[in-house]
Amino acid sequence: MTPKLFTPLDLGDDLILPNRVVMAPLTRNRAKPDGDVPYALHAEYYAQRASAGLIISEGTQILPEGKGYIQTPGIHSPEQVAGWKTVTEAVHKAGGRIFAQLWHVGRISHVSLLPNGQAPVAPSPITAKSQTFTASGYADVSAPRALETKEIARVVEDYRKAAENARAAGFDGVEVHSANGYLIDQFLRDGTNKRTDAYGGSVENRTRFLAEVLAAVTEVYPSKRVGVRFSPFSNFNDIADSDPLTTFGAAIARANDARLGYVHLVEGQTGGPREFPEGAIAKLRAGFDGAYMANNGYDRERAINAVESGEADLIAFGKLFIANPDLVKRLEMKAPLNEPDPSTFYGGDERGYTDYPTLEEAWA
Ligand code: 8OZ
Repeated sequence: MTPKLFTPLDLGDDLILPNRVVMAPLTRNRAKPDGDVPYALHAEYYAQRASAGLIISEGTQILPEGKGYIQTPGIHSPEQVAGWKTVTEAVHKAGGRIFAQLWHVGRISHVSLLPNGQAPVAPSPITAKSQTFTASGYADVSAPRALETKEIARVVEDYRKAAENARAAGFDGVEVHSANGYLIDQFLRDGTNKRTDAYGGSVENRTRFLAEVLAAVTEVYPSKRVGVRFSPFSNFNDIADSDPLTTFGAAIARANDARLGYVHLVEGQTGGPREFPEGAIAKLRAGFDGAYMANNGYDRERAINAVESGEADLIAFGKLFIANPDLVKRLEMKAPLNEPDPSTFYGGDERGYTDYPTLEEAWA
């Protein structure tokens, strides 16, 4: 019998995913340096992976202030929207579906990456013990300034505009990046959110910014075409919370109230061990009525079992999708996989990007 992993999932709002193998959002730092624009190389890369049940784009900054690394593509300028349009058209032509991941890095940035050398923004003026990649290589992130209360509505508006741009660019939906220590995650967790206004303190207050962003984005896209990604037990980018189960239980309740299509969790440490308190992921998952997308270190067997048992509805693969454009077919056939080359993950050209062979090419 065909494992459920390779069977369709109806996400709602006329969006049927032909299988449950998802291409995870993957930062690759290959946008045109002038204007952070995606182009034909990106169209080729994503179209090669169109047999995924769903592709989630690399994080794409919603405005210049939300950029945190060199050569990440944005979704705020007409040139970027035009570039993304070539990507979505290529994916659709190849039979695929693609969501844009809407990203604001908050405090994980460097003055050299920001307009007029301005400081990054954050819920509170606490500098992360973290690094980013700039034109001169790795650098410690810069000291952020706290967003003023009256500014927050403007940032929510920036998310709405980005969703409108995603729609104009032909994306089938969007994923709100609320993971890995970036802006929304900084609001959620009490280690980075020391605010005393309506956006800080109680769990209700710390999840308010998230709720406002989800409300704005679901006014642009039907709610089932919106997903959200969290990393409740990850400390990546120097982030921590005193009670992740309560905080992320509340965040997931916000996603549920917004009737999103899916919740996507990084299970454990981002890009690291699958470490979380026993039963914690299942508990969080139980708070969401829509589809559950699981991520982190899944291989074929774990993915098949998780979907078969009902633990997860969708599995997002990162590194395996970098190295295997035809990952779905390879998993279905239990075929050997190409090995990803970490030296070409971030930055560079077509090498390690669009030149991984399919099975057919490897056998030719
Ligand atoms: C790796 C390098 C730079 C950014 C994330 C967007 O962790 C990222 C990212 C990953 O979500």
